Amino acid sequence: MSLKIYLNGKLVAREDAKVSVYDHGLLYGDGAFEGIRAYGSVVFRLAQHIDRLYETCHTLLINTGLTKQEMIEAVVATLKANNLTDAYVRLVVTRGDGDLGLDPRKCRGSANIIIIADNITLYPEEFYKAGLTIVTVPTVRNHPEAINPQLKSLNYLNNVLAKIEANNAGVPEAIMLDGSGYVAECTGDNIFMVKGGMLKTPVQGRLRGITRDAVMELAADVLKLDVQEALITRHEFYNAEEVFLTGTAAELIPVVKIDGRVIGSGKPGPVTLRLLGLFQQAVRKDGVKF
Ligand code: PXG
Repeated sequence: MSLKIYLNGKLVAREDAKVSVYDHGLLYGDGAFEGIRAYGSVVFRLAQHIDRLYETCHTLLINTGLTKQEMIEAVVATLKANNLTDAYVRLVVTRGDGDLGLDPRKCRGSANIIIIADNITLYPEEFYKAGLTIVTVPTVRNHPEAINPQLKSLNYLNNVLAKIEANNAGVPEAIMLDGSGYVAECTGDNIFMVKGGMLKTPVQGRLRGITRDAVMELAADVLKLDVQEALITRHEFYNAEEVFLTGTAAELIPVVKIDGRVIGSGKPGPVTLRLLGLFQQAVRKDGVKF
């Protein structure tokens, strides 16, 4: 049976899920998106994903035409229509159809809302066992007063350029610095370091990841770690006891080498593995059940 895609209030066959070539999401990257996961009929932190989506839309002055509750129901309806209990959900909002000018006022109709629920492609299992080798890439993360990294907008070229540099270096992820030279995040993941009972993660230049928030809470509440958001240099990451990345796709993934420097023991560390275990328990409880 063909996948059912949510498109503007209807569940349509994948072949019929089409938008106009005048869509401003296509022409200008003018829109917002979320990457969401469902685990065992629980959509992990769906309300938080919808809040973040609506914050992006608010700044972009895009009206989704749906209440947050209606958007949550649309995500659940899409999962149910596809009989998916464990899935990756891509929620896309574009400004809608306009003309060939970039002026958003030309998009007179409504926003296009697309929800795709599908199986997720994950990092290979050996990356979790052995840990990742990553590098810092030359492309600097967007300046917050240009395209704020807090916006999960359809314009992801900053990250795509960095990903190309990661590919060229033969590594699966890469560190991006902010405009001041501090570590910001990776191309599609947040970054953490563990040292002396402290868990630290960059305070600026990064997306406020939903996984990041959950991990910070688990570290503080369950492991009683001192959790800090700070300006962090590459030097500090090189000399950490443990480093790991977080994201909807990766969950928590250990990092064992950065720019040729071995991190800690060179193996996934105990705090990382403990937090991964706690996170994998939390995802089946903390969200919208369906
Ligand atoms: N930073 C950036 C730039 C991201 O795009 C994260 C951090 C992690 O945020 P969450 O909320 O997921 O913990 C992201 C998320 C993909 C894909 O297909 C990318 C993301 C999420 C899901 C899928 O590459 N990015």
